[in-house]
Amino acid sequence: MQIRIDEDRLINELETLATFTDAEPAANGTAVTRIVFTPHDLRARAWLKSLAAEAGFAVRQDAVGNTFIRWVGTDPELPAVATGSHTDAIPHAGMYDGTVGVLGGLEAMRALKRSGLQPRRSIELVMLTSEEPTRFGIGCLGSRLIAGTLEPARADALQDKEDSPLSSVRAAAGFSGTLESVLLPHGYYHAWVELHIEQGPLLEREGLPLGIVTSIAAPAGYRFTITGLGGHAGALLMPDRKDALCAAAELILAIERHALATGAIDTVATVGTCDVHPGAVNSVPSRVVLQLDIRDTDPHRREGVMQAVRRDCDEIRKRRAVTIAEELVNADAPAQSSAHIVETLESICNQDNISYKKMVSRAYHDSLFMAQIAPIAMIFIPCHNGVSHRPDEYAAPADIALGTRVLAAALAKLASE
Ligand code: HGY
Ligand code: MN
Ligand code: MN
Repeated sequence: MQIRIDEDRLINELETLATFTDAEPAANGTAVTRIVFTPHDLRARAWLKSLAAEAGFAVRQDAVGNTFIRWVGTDPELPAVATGSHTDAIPHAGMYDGTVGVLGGLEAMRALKRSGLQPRRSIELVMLTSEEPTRFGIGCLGSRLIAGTLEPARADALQDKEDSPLSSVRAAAGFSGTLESVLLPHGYYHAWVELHIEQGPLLEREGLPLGIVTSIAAPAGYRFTITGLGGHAGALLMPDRKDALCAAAELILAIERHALATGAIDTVATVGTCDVHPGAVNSVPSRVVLQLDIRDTDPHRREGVMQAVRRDCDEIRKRRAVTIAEELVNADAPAQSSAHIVETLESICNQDNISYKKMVSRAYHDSLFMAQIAPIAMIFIPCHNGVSHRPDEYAAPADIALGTRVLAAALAKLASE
């Protein structure tokens, strides 16, 4: 079977999708901001559904907006083979993160249809809601709810910066029904394969066009609220201060120190946001809220870092007479790829003389949660200088097309099983 990817059309569609954005144009690259359930996100969703209908595939959406685009197989009762990713984008991001997996998946299905294939198992593309944590503070909302790893009531109560709960935001976006109905049973899919940019430099550095992901690191998120005593920046004397931002600064450095101290390259920790109250130059900060993103391929090592950080919190609390409250947002397990799907991808690459490497994904993806209901694997393609979550994120058309072709071949093979 000859699989021909329409590279020009695929790149053109990626560029069209990038126009659904709230970002100011960037000096270099294509800036994209597409926050879940904002008008541009809804326009992008409607546009994707029109492409799917044009291709003759069936489309359904669930109560949180996960969008399922199905090519019904000759044996429709069998668990389908699935692919997918996300189209939401963090503020001022790039145009390839997630979208390559969604539009690449669509083009893979169209290319297989053009080749005359009649798949035994149905093949399904899933556009998953809110992979990014930007609006509701936790990533992979749609895939967590599919996998049943996020309590529906907790999810619906998650609030955005305007204190609007997910329940009302999704209803206003046209998604009703209970979040319990989003859950899919274990075994719902025969296999899940996600195509994504690497979001790291290794493939480009080694001159490889493709990566096969063997495991996905385990992310955890925590919120720390540090409360001291505010006051006048001039009149409140230094010995009388309980400066919440100084305490937060010590905590941030302690987090970095303990992450480095594991000596493992797979331990990473970032305090990505720091909200200071009242946030006036001549007012001593009384309260600071930090959000911590900490990941590791080994969840025990990740927990060890948190234990060490908690010991430092105790010391900072006492010495600075502040309170430090820790709130768990999420603490997820790592995911291992299915050996069978990895072997399937390897045999496709070997057959077509495509050089590749097997590798860990340090970014998390919806596959981390789809792994709870199906055997998974991921295909990585290079991104220039490993840059991602920035407007200068870039993946070459040839790499996008090659990754899409390997994805198509894998879907065809898995759907014939
Ligand atoms: O943060 C991540 O790993 C993903 O890109 N949301
Ligand atoms: Mn991302
Ligand atoms: Mn992504």
